[in-house]
Amino acid sequence: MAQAENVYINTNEHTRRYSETETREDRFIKRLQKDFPAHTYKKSAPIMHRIRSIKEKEELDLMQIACDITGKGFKRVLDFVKPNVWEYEIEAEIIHEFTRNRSKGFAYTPIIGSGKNACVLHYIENNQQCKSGDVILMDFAAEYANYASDLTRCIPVNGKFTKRQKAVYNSVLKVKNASTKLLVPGTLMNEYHIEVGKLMEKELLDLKLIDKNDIKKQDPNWPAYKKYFMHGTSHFLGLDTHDVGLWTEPIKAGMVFTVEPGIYIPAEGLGIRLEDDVVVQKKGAPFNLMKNIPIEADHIEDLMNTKR
Ligand SMILES: [Mn+2]
Repeated sequence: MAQAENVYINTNEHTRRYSETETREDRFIKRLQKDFPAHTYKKSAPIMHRIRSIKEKEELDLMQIACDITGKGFKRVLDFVKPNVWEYEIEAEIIHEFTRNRSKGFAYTPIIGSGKNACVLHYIENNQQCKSGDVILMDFAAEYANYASDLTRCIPVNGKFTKRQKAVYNSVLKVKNASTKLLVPGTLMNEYHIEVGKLMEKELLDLKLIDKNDIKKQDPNWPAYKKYFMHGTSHFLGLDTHDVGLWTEPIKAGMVFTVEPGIYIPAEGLGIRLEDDVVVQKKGAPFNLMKNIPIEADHIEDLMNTKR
């Protein structure tokens, strides 16, 4: 310390930070500044955010394992779900599969919401019975070697989507696939979110959830599509599920994002969100770490109706 001019301290600058109590880090910083009052104090956060947002190969390998374990959990669920299972029973199947594959557990509190519960964005009660005819929205993923993955899939309780459910499902999938292609080096995240909004607007028109008039009279700060899709499409992923990153700089190769559009229709007791994790490439479309996890509606129906 006698020879150092600058001291970099680890303040928590995560946009979602929340702690009612003083952390150990907070106490350490106080002690440091009391014992060495003449040093210059700087923050490590901007440096760490930069380092953490671009993944090394070793990190991507671990994130791929996390995603693969998540996929195993999903396949187990496809075999398990039938009418009248309870949401917490599905949660139990998933943690069983995660633990036996050496995951430390859920990367975040899982959401298992059937029917109208799927429209409650942060539904974590997971305490209702899944009824035939409903769709279950499941947002769950494994953590592995301190790295998070982040998945959302929606499946029909009885193994078969209705025509309407499938139409909404395919709209969300279309938006997800088109959005993913926009994640190339140079993209600005705020412009990306505007483009995704346009993609979603078209789907909602086709589904007759909004009409031309709704768009004509919309509030530019809260466009018409937000009535059915009210959250962001992508966030950084890494050591945290909602990881730190440089939100206002053009994105770069090696960054990992979720892509997770959704359509929520409380009046129909239906909420669909589909989410994969992708790595931005130097050239071309991003690499999908979850490309092996079933997502096509027909494929999911097939798997649910195949006895193994
Ligand atoms: Mn997510």
